[in-house]
Amino acid sequence: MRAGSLWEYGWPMATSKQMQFLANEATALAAREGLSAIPRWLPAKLFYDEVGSALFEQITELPEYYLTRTERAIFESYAGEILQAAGPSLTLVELGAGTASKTCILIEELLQRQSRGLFYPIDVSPSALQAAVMQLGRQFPQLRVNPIIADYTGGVEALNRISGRKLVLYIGSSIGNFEPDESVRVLRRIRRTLRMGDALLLGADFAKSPKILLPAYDDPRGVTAAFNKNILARLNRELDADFDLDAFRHVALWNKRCSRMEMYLESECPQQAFVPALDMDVEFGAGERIHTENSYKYTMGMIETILRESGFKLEQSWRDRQKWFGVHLARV
Ligand code: AVI
Repeated sequence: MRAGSLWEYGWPMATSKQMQFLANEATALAAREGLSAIPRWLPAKLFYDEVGSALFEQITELPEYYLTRTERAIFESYAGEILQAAGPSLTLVELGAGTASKTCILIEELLQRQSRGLFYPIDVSPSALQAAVMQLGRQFPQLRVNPIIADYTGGVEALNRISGRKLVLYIGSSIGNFEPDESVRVLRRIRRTLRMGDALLLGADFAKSPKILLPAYDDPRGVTAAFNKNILARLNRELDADFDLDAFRHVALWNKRCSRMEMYLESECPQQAFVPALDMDVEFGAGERIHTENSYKYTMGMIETILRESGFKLEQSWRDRQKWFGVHLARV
């Protein structure tokens, strides 16, 4: 990793103890509101600590979780068309890049069209960015990688300073974990950091039969259940809480009216947990649920609406043969 690059964007140096304290404070704030509410909920962003991110990586490799491999197959088939449509001399930016594993396909195509490339992966996880920088550096010596540690949902100011034409990748159907009005707000903030001619590549999962959707969110190996329960395990680790993970059941439901998969943790018996960092007792009746995630599944109409309402114009879409997943190019 280029020395100092992660700190260029105004992050002060902090000791790892200070960083841990700040992380725990953020977890406490996020948990307090949802655990006090009836029905109870927890924000899905709490899934992604180191353990949860590793579990999510495992989910992406499950045969039932078709999203990642289907989007990858779209990139493999259409990377040339996508980059041609995006325009010449591109700088790539990826929101919530993680380890940027699928992005390699687009980068490889980019470097066949231009002798050098510039890539800005943006993520909250320094370790995921570090892995991306190492991997991409080995694979593509002509690529300059400038990682940015940031939560892209508030817009990333640094994007304003990038000169030249940008293609912003927002892939993996991460947009689907926001409520529709919030997804428009997030896209609007991103649009404000772009200039005329810049483009957005949005990957989004299509609505489909619950026969396909339900196993994708409730796999027989129990990886998604472990991912879901990690949210409570995290409260135990970071806030000293005493949730009994064995007393909760992973539940995944298809909500047709709202066009979304929903995940819950359901209490198997009457029980109580204590969260010392919040000085809070949380009581559960048997069958009571904590709502942990929504994952919206889109129609073309829904995609057009969120893009239009956030100031983008949909130009072209690519999908797999079964129409399970779509990748959409939109212009400012
Ligand atoms: C990250 N996000 C797009 C995943 C999804 O499919 O909504 C998170 C996930 N939840 C359960 N499995 C995967």
